[in-house]
Amino acid sequence: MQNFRQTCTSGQAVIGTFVAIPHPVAVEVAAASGLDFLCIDWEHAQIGRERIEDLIRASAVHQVPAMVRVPGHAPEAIAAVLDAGAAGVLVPRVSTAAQAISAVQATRYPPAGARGVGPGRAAAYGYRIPDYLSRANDSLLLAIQVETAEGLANIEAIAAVEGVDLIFIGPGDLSVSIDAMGPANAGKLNAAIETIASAARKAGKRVGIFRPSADDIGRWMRSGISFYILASDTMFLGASLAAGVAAARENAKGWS
Ligand code: 3PY
Ligand code: MG
Repeated sequence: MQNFRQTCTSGQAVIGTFVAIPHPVAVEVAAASGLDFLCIDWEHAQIGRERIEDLIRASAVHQVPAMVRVPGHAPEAIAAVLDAGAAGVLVPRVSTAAQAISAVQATRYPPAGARGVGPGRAAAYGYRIPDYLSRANDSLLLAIQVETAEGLANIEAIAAVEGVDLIFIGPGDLSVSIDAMGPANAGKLNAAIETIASAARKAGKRVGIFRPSADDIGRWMRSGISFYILASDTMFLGASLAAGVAAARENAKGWS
């Protein structure tokens, strides 16, 4: 059976969503939906560190890998979520090769990196440290986000960093950073996305992207992007409720 890193680097399309609701019930509902993975969003959602382990555990009930987007570049945050049993990390706002190297150092055990050994949930609370050490570097996904003008300018050096598995494009931040917001600037933004995707693919890295809806996944597959984070639990909840309410109002017309 493939581990999470192998699945995400195989080139097959993998579809996940962001977890922003900090409750195991929401995680179980999302995990049971058929998604390939979940990404707990510690960067932008109001999730406390202690809660992350419970969210990872809830996803594991359904055998769905849960990775975590950490709130910055601190090695301690990366270590905390990996020790809790995350299947990988998504490190936001990586703009230089040095920042990418630091993410590798925090994610990989020696000799590939400098991650510290701890008796966390990932290592069965200390009972299976040798077993975890023997498979962690091979099975944990390290995805870094390129989403700034500086990251775009440095993409070749960033993509060349050994130990990074996947370059994930954040179109929201990227559009703000390169001044390409709104439909009128879609051409400029898409060109920047293509530049990042093609440099990453040339360096042998897989490419991912955030999409708010499923409408254009096929278009980005053709650009060699295979890893998708599709909206978030809160976005799906809102969209589904809004559609349900609109349908109910439509149905009620003519009856009152
Ligand atoms: C962005 O669009 O900026 C993101 O980080 C999406 O995940
Ligand atoms: Mg972003």
